[in-house]
Parts: sequence; C-alpha cells; structure tokens
Amino acid sequence: MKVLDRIENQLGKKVSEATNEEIYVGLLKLVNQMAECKSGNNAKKKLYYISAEFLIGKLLSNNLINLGIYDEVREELKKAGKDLCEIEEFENEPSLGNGGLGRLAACFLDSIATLGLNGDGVGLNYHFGLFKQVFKNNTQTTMPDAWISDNNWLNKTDITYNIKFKDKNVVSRMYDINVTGYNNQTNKLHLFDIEGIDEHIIEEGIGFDKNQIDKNLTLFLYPDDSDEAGRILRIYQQYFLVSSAAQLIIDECISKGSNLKDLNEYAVIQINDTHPTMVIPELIRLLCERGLEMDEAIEVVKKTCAYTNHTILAEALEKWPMEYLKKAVPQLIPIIEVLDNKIRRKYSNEKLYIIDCVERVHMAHIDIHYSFSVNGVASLHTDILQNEELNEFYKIYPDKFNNKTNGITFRRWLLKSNKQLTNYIEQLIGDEFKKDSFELKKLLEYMNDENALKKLLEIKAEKKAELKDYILKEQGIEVDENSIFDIQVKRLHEYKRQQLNMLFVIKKYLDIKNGDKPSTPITVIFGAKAAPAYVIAQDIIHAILCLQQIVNNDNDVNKYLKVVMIENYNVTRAEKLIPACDISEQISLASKEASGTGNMKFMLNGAITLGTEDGANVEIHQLVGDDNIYIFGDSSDVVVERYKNGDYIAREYYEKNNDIKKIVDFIVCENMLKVGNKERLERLKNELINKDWFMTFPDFDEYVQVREKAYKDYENRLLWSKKMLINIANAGYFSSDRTIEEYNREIWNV
Ligand code: 26V
Repeated sequence: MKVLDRIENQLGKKVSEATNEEIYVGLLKLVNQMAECKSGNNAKKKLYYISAEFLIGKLLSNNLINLGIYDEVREELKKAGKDLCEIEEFENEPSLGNGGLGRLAACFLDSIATLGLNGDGVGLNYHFGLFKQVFKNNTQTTMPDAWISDNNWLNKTDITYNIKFKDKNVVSRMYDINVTGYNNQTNKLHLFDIEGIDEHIIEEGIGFDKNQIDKNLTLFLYPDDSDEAGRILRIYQQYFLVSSAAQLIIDECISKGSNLKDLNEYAVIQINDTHPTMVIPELIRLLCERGLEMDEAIEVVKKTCAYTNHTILAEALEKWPMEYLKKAVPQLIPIIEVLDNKIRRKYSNEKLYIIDCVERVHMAHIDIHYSFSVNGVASLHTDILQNEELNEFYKIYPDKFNNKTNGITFRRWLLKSNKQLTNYIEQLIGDEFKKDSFELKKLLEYMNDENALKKLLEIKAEKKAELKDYILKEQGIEVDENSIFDIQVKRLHEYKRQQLNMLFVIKKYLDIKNGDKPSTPITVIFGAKAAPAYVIAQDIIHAILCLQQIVNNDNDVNKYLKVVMIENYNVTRAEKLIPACDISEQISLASKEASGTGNMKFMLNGAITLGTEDGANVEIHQLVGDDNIYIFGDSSDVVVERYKNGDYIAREYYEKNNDIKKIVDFIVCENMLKVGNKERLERLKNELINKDWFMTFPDFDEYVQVREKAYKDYENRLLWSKKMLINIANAGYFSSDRTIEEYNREIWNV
C-alpha cells in the first residue's frame, strides 16, 4: 500500500482535509505500526544499556528516515498542501537528559538498532524532564517542561515490579519507546515510571515536596540536590531504576533458559556513569534471593557488568553517605559491606576501598572492582583515567581499562538536520556514506574543486539564513546572515569556560568602540542551561544576557557584532544551530572535558573547531591536521601539573595584564549595572580575580590571537571552504556506528 493511503487509513479522512495535529497523530501511529513489524533480534545474549538519561529529541522525522519513508511522506504531504516541518511542531521534545551523557545514550540506541544488535535501553520516565529555561530580567528562570501530551511515543506495557524501600513499597511500570534502526530492526527503550505519580504536588516553578517519594519519584530529572532531601530523592530514583532493570533482566534471562549462574551468557549490562551503579548490589541481592551463594552471585554479576566513566571532575563522582543509603535502601547495606570487605582483605591501599573513612560509598569504586570492563570516552580521557585519576585501579586491573571514543548518529546530525548537505554529498560520492560513514573520505577528491567548494559555501549560507529567521521569530533578535556565526552551545559549566568566550566578546566590544572594526561582522551565539543550584553558572548566564542587551542596542557596534543567548537550548534547537555554524567553540580547560560530542556534530556539518587540546578535540585535530582546526591554550599536562602544585594565582594576571583588567572590570561597569544585578555581576568578577578555578586568564591572550586568526582566514572564502570540506570528509570516525561496533567487538559480544 502507498504511504499516503496508509496515512489516510490512520486518519479516516483525506490528508488535505486533516489538521496538522491530526496528521501528526496519524504519522505517529503509522510509524509505531511499521516499527513493530521489525521488532528485533532474538539472539541469546542481550545488551542492557542502563542510563538515568536518554536525551532522545523529537522522534517523528528521525523514525521516518530510519524506516526509509521520509522523502515519500514529505512529498505526498506537500502534494496535499501540507508541510512536514509544520506538522513536526506538534511533537514535544522530551527533556530526559542534562547534556552530552544523555544525548550519547540516545545516539547509541540508534546505532545499536542500526547495526542490528540485540540491545535495549533502560531508563526512567521523568514526566517533566529537566526544566524549561525562561529568561526574565536577564536571568535564567526554570519552569516544568511537560512533554507527555495525549499523543506521545510511550507505549504502556503490562510489566510491573514491586520496588521496596525502607519505609514504603511502590510499584514500577514499564513504558516502551520504539527505537528504529536505519534500514534495520526495531529495539526498545524501556522507561520505568512509578504508579500513582501526582503532578499536583508541583508548586511554583519546579518546586515540589521532596519528601513525598510515592508521589514525586519520576516527576523530574535530577531534582535540585543542593539540600539533603534532594540528594536522598536522587538515591530513591537511582534504586527505582536499577531494581526495575534488574528484575526485568532476570525475568528475561530466565525465560530464555538461564539458570542465573550463567547470567553473563544471556545479558551484558552497560552502566552509563555511576547513576545506575546500585544495579550491582541489587542484582547480587536478587540472585541470592533466588538461591545463589553470595560469592557465586558476585562472580556472575562481575562477568555481566561493564562501566563507562564520563568525567574526571571529582565533584561529579558520586559518593553517597552510608547514612542516606540506610534511610532509603537498607537492604543493600550488607551487600555493599561484603563488597568493601573483599577489597579490604586484599589491598591495604585505602584509595581502593568502597566505603571511605567518613562512611561514604564511592560508587565508581563499586563499578571498577565489580565490572569486567572500565572505559573512558576519548583517548585523552582514558589516558588521564589510567595515569592520573584512576591510576591506583589501573595498576591492579590493567586489562579492564579500555577506550571507546564517543560518536554521534549521522541519521540525526546530518541526514535529518542538514538535508541540503546530505543531498550534495550524495551527489558527489553516492549514498554509501549513509551506511558506512568512512565513505565520507571520498570527499577529499574535491578538496581543490572550486565548484564543490562554492557549493559548500552556498549550503552553509542557506542554513545560516534559516537560523537567522528562526532567531528573529523566537527571540526577536535580528542577526546579519553574512556575519561569521561563532557558536558555543552546551551545558553551562565553569570548566567549559563560557566565561572565556564572554571575555572575548567584551574585548571585541571595546575594540569596536575604539574604532577597531572587524572586516566581517561577527555573531556570537550561546546556548546553555545551568543547574538551578549552581550560582556562578547562573551569574555567567546573567552576564552574557546583559552583554547581549548592551551590544545589540549600541548603534556604534551592532553592525559589526551581535550577541545571542538562545533560550532553552535543547536537541531541537541544536539541530537548527549546528548546521549554520562557521566556528565551533570547544574551549574547555584541557583535561576537563571527557570527550564532548557537540564538537563532532559541528565538524560533520562543516564548522571549524576553535578549541583546546581536550577530550575528542585531540582526535579531531589528529584527523584534520593543523591547518583545519584552531588550537590554543595550555596542554592537559601543564594543567594537571598546575593543579598539583596549586600555584595558579588569578589575581596576578588581573593586576599585570592591562587588557584582562579592563575586560574584567567591564563586568561591573555602569552600563552593565544599569541592565544587570549588582550582586550577581560583582560575584562573577570576584570569582574570576580571586579564584578562576578553570584558569581562563592563562589561556586568554592566545585565545584572542587564534580566534582573530580564524576570523582573518574566514575572509578567503574558498580556502575556508576547503577547511570545511576536510572536516566533513574526516568526520566518519565519529559516527556512533563505529563506537558501537567497538563496544560490541571488545565488550558486549552480542
Ligand atoms: C556533572 C556534574 C554534576 C555536579 C557538579 C559538577 C559536574 C560536572 C560534570 C558533570 C558531568 C557528569 C557526566 C557527564 O555528563 N559527562 C559528559 O559525558 C559526555 C558523554 O560521554 C562527554 O562527551 C562530556 O565530555 C562529559 O562531560
């Protein structure tokens, strides 16, 4: 049957007579039907990718692409006078993740299904996701982000589990989202939800009573953990996730014939950061309940679990006080103690213990001792884990450690978000690259082909014009589509150094005021959410918003420079921003960004990276060579040394470097104070000159120099386009299909 007939069957009327919303619902049902006809691979062994976050983004277009009917649907709708992009507007984006870690999990699911592997995701169904960011008075405010409308991608199953906490029992129900592979099978994302959730307990903004666990458990992702009630709620969420997952895994394995002593032949569990770590003691507990000896259970769990580390930042490595665990999940305490005692008996080095001397449980230590694989997410990151951060562990388990450089799904980050580029690449090298990303290398043949280079510039210009319209429509800011689009979009964190970018913008503003005008105008675009309890991050957003107001309204300057802070940056917005980017800001302090994945998305879309030798930037640099990337800043070795010595004094730079002083003082100048909040701006200035924990000042001069060099190079449009082409051609390595193929070959074997 033709696609149009199938849609009209769903609708019960002609497409031309249906509203866009009705068509959206019809397409959703059609996609689900088609997806379910392709349901998965029933191999004996199955991968369970357990993660507290899956930042999946909108699903309609992606599913249409993966099912191979996108073009046909779009054409048929067009004939009936309907526009697929407008129809897609009816889909809400689920915000089930903070940033890179959650988005990575979503890319991985796409690749697992595309490669035809037997593997499902397991996570939580947060009703309001993270939060919706709304700017008011140049400040971030947070609102609940209700994404579950009447028609959504969740399919309710009849699978439920009892979850026992110390003081209450609750029921967990499984909902499934179909994960379509590109021209391949459908897998599942299982999202568990508490029965009896009560949305009415939400107060102003995203506030709610954190103590009413049975009503709030799956309301929000990572509720504010600045107080004890928030932290304990997080433990409840984590245990709810892993106990549901462990029960599901045991049931599925038994139904396939496992006697549980051989669990590792039926299941492999990838633990995405430490949020699901309690799956280890929980599985051990459940296996003992089902008749295994403790030692037997520990051994089989160890052979079943693998752990991925996503950060070296000490403050991000979870350490739960025993006292919290006793309050929420006392049944795990004896097991955690056994796990800790085994280590104590074997090693005298306290750094290896699970329970430390102040009775905190180091979640990552459970993972490392009781998994068969520990991996970092980019080669520099894995090196730092092995040689610095986790060196004591590496020495005892050298064979467990391995690297899996992150990747991104090209279906969403090229085929969906940049159709113009996709079609042109296809015209040049055929469509094999859609299945085999390394085929992009063939583009290198066109490195000196003027027509191809011009065409790339035209495509970029088209994407920039689209973004310009979007920014005007959404935020009322008019940008010049002929300006350089210089973009930094990612979670707000001091280590990512949005403040460094901001200091450059202040410098540029002052230069222009002094008559030093750029030959090509510049549009600096930011997008970032900050954790509600992270005060300095809020201050940085505030300062950028104040700067936006000052720069964009200053008629001496706004022809040459504009600042845009995108409100509520999310996956949908990323899909519009990334294809339109000229310069990709990847400026974290070297050693701090485990990998980054935005950097890969920008590269694939022909943006040139301006970055430090950090995370996967190092690998981008190796692939494209010195001429096709802009690198600056201290190396990770220098940074690691500087932290060890503790000899960095920010104030010295402020006092000795006149430029830095002028720029930093601008943060609290009269004009800024007119549009901003004195307390916030002063706190930010003081933080910079008294602490600057992520060392923006030492890198500042070189950052300015290299950024100016990039702007100058941009003037030679053909040479710039050649850099774009070389970046696109070398991006194949960063397909998550490559990453997943490595995980499967070296860790999962499903
Ligand atoms: C979390 C927190 C929470 C508490 C305060 C400080 C802090 C700092 C960092 C984090 C990040 C936790 C883990 C994470 O999201 N890692 C990201 O994982 C991505 C996928 O592997 C990777 O590309 C990013 O570089 C890495 O930051």
